[in-house]
Amino acid sequence: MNSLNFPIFNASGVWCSSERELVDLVKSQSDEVVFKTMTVKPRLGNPEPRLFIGRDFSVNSMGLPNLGVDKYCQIAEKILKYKKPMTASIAGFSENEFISLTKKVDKAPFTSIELNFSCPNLESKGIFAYDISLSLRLLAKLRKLTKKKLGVKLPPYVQRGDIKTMAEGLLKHNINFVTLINSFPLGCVIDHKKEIMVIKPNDGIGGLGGSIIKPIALSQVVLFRKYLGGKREIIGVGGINSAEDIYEFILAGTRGVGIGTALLKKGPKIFKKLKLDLHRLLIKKKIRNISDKLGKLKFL
Ligand code: RRO
Repeated sequence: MNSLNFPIFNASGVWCSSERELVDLVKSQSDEVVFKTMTVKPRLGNPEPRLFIGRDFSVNSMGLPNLGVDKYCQIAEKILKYKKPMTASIAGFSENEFISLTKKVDKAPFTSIELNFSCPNLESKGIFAYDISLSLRLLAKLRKLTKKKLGVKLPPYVQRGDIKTMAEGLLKHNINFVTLINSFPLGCVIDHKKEIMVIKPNDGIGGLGGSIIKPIALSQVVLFRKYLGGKREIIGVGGINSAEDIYEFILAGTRGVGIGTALLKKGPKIFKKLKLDLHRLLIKKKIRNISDKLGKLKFL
């Protein structure tokens, strides 16, 4: 943990797929290392072009390219010497795969496990977390398989009722944290000069990230905080570019933040700048302890 007592790290998927990137990340000022979502077998992912970075956003349809769980467990062993918390993000294509992944990462030196129930880019597979009862049943099973910190990464919901149902379900299980949010599932960019989509897979439509999704991410944090009653940790992800953005997520109630699109654009040096800027902002606001402001958003 940093001197701010507020962890700032990468969002899964960004700068964390290859061994080289993971080493960069562990050597950077990122407070934790979240691995690319891993599957049972290695995957090449979707055909390229599959990522487009615009000014205020990114759109991706990567399709879960990753080295596979066994390789990531080996990499975790290698970078353990840096003594940084490491999170394994996992995604199975069936209940049995989720079980096998959980058992494998439980034995490796990861500090936490994040269940990715929200990948937007698997053609023909829906987003798992939109089936709330199925997701909660699987969570309950996986919880029994590990004593590690266990969390779930969710997509944005568009109805309060869904957030309430999911939050109440999470409270029944001993889930430690909730990561909000994954990319907004359906976004696209059209190049009007060439009259064509900018990415190839899935009709050119993929997950949207970057500052344009910050208002969506904040609303999810506010409502989950409300329905979880502050009883579970929330990690905020979605359009965080600056210390001011982080401060908004603190007010909304997150105990840490993940950086996605901004890390993609600026690289791991961004962590040093964000921390310095947040430190300065707190001094300017005369705030000694971030926890004094956590969830202290005012309502009109
Ligand atoms: O690999 C991806 O296409 C991907 C994943 Br697993 C995810 O969780 N979120 C995202 O935007 N892309």
